Amino acid sequence: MLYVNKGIIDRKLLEKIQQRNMCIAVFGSGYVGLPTAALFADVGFNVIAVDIKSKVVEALKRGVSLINEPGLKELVSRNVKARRLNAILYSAETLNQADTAIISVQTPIDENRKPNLSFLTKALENVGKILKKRMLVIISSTVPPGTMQKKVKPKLESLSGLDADTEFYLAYVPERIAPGKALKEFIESPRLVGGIGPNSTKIAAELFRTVCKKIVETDAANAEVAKLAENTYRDVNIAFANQLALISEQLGVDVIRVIELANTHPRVNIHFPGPGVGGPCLPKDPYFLLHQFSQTDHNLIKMARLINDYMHEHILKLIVQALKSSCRDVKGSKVAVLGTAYKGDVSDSRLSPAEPIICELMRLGAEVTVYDPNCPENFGAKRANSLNEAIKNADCVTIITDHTAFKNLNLQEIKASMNSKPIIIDGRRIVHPHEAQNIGFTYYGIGFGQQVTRK
Ligand code: SAJ
Repeated sequence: MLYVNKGIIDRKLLEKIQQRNMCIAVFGSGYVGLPTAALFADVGFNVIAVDIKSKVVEALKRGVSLINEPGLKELVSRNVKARRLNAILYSAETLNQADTAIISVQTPIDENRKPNLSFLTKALENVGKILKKRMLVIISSTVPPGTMQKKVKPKLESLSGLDADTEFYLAYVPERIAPGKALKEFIESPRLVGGIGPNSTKIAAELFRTVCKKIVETDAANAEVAKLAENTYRDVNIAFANQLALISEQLGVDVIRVIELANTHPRVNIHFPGPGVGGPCLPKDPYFLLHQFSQTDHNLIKMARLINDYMHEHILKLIVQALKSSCRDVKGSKVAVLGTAYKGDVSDSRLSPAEPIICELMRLGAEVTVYDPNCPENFGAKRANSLNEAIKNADCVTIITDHTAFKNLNLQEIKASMNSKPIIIDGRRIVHPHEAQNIGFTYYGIGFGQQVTRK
């Protein structure tokens, strides 16, 4: 999109940014909002973290982060102590001093896989009440294409009576931080800054340059689609790996070796198969990208979602098949599930593949015990406090999350604790299949064809 530069760059505002003489209100103190607030405070801005949950605000006031993210606790505590970071429940009076508003609230999908923008709408209404001339508004929440132009801009303009890009500044600056590496990635990953017009891009880029090492300037419409494209690319790539895993099982080859071999090609980078794709972003963002179109026109993206969701069912099939092969029924079998977090080394269980797998196992009458050293979630199953407790007298151990703690399991000890004819279902391929088989396990792994010749 080409812009006609209507305005003159607001030099005073640029100076305020350079001198850190600015109050930033960050709406939403979650996985993205809190790192955002703490990092801007850490470079010297006066930051107010705004949330609708009093528990979150009270903890932050005491300098405590309820988000479990490496380095975040120290960062929050240091900046609260230095009085650069404050927290409040929303109140227009307190926020009148804000020169910048960053919105980082959740934008989930509903049961029909349609975007639920209610939290964003509420935050926009609140920002609308404090919007004044020369203020900068940043949207960091993931949004469907066209949201900035069709929803955010008109809403803020009508609430304030001001024009975007000339009287106030508005930009879409999507986040790219993965839980577990949030602070590092916030600073180091190139940051897309897409203004609603050229003035907004320049001002927002200047602000993010104070924290991020590399800024890529664009416009809001392109930034919206690029954000969704990144996560959709990853989802489609993982679906391809999962499809290859299913093919490899049929062909009697090992998908891990197949991917290793294919990835030696300089232009190939196949991702890793697993028990399904979880987390707050990948299972949702492809639907944001597709939602205004007839989905039959975009089969690849939709098919990828369906394949990734099918992997839960496939893991269940492997469990049932393995139990059957040792003359047992799921009903009454003891299944230990290792991992409820959606991916390795995080405590986050949002949309974790563990949930449908555990729920279905329980529905089929299995006695399920879960163990996760990082994540408190148990999805209704019995929770063990240690690996030993989880596997004691189990018939089958199912690995769902690739936590480092599960990567060097002592298979001899595990076998000794389990019932006779022990089974391992390896949803993450972190156990060596032949080692497990040699010790006496029935081993089924994602993408491990059972006719694979033993090395
Ligand atoms: N997964 C696989 N195979 C792989 C890689 C991942 O099965 O090869 C699974 C994981 O186990 C997990 C899911 O995919 O269940 C998602 O994990 P992830 O590490 O791919 O992504 P997230 O959801 O933690 O973070 C993603 C990141 N996006 C990209 O890497 C393109 C992150 O940079 C974004 O900021 C984040 O989404 C977001 O908030 O949008």
